[in-house]
Amino acid sequence: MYRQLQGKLFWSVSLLVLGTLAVLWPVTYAVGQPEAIEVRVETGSQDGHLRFVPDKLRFQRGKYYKLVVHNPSSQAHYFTSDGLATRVYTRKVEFIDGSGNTVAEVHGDIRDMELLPGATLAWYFYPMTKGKGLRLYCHKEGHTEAGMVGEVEIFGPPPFSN
Ligand SMILES: [Cu+2]
Repeated sequence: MYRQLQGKLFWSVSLLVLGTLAVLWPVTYAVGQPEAIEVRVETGSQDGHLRFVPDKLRFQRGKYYKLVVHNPSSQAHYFTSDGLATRVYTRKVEFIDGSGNTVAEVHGDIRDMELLPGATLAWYFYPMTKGKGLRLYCHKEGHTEAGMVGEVEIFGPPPFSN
């Protein structure tokens, strides 16, 4: 009787442990490999317009983003937003070549980036602080004046809180 009970208990505990592992496995995996929300923006256009496309960017606090910045135009442009740069936690910036392969990664805070014609960067970050009407601009001579400006918004409740 006692032995039978012990056997039952063993199987109950085993099933509980296996069940818990089965439930936790995808969670553990998701934490190790966060899925980034991809947002794309272009600096300038192929036909030479001095603008950001789109010129309004919105990010939610605490989400994980991959901001792909691409320059399709025939001249260099800056992607500059002090307001965005100071409100995010940067994981890395990837340099992507013409075939779509990552050729370099830079880790640490990013304040400003210049993209040569055809260049593509992927900026991975977590927005941390709220902000509205944050200025985005290209500071190549004459570009801001020509309308190469945009706006960034960071919205949502504080990250990592319940
Ligand atoms: Cu520009």
